[in-house]
Amino acid sequence: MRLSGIELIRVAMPLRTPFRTSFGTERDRDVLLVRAEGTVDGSTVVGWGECVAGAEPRYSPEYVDGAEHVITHFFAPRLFDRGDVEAENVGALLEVFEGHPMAKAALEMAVLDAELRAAGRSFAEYFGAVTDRVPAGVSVGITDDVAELLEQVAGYLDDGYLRIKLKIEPGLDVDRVAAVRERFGDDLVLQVDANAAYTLDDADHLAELDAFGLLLVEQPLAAGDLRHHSLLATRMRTPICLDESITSAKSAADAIALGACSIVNIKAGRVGGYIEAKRVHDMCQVHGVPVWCGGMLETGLGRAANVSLAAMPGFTLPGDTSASDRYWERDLTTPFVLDPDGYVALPSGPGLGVEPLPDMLAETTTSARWLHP
Ligand code: SMG
Ligand code: MG
Repeated sequence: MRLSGIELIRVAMPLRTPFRTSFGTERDRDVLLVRAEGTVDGSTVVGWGECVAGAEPRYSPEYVDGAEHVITHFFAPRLFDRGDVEAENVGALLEVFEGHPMAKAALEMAVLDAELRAAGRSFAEYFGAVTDRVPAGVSVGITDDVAELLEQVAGYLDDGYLRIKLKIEPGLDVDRVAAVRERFGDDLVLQVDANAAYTLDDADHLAELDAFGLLLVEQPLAAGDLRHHSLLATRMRTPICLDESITSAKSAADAIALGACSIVNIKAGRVGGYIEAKRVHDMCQVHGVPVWCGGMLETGLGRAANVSLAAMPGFTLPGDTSASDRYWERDLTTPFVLDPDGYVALPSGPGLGVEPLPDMLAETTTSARWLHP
């Protein structure tokens, strides 16, 4: 497409319930949206991207003000200089700049959406989706006490979610898992996510989780510490899944080769875009490593892309691709709903298949500015 402008829109989206992880509590999402405008063969096209960076650099070094800054001052000018851009070369064009995968991913997503809308193709078609709906899991934040945790899990199981992920941190881990397992039985598909809160010194303690038949333990140790993850893998039976550590298809290949993980969580923002996310999937599939789609508390825009990605054949485990009402009173787009049997349907229609509802966009926008060539 020939880019004529990029609008950076910030929206304030209050979460229905605060979401506590080992690195902090999120109450509202301050989301950066990217609206790319331009022409394809003379016709005007528009595409939407969503940046998953949080308000603070806690999950990763990126944060939303930084993402807006780096797009404004470095990434957008480079794309404008190029004039004609294709989604499949946005990543390469921006490679001269170090880091900022979430900011890069948002731009690439907007260009990809515009191109696919112009071509009348959906994200799902682009990814080579093999299904029109995906099994949904739900990520349950750390609660103040066990009673509240059991109540939340019971509510999500009533809704129909097929898999529960518990956030854990030192001191709020084995006992919490034990309580959930005892209350809901051995058939509950259960996994945990530590968001890098432990060290290898905790290996014996983490191995106590082996008693509970977990599907996986996600990111127990620091993001950069593949070596200790591979040592931890020899000291516990529960499969290790990596999230924060996986920043590209190359890093996923390294982690697999080192024995640091046997399952991979794929998040487009963390790896620099949906095109690299697809490469992570393809690489894992070659190695017989199961993958699943992570979540970053996305609005309907990011969710549309995530569920489409999750329809690729290697996504054999339920993702953190929950329905809109898990997060929002009202989503930015037409809502994603959970089928009674625990699946979320892919959007149909060109590109993402959804766009911001004008009244919701007007209601939630806190700032908007245009960048032009
Ligand atoms: O989108 O349902 C969601 C959240 C899933 O737990 C989730 N994400 O480490 O996997 C993870 C976390 C990161 C985001 S916490 C703000
Ligand atoms: Mg995680």
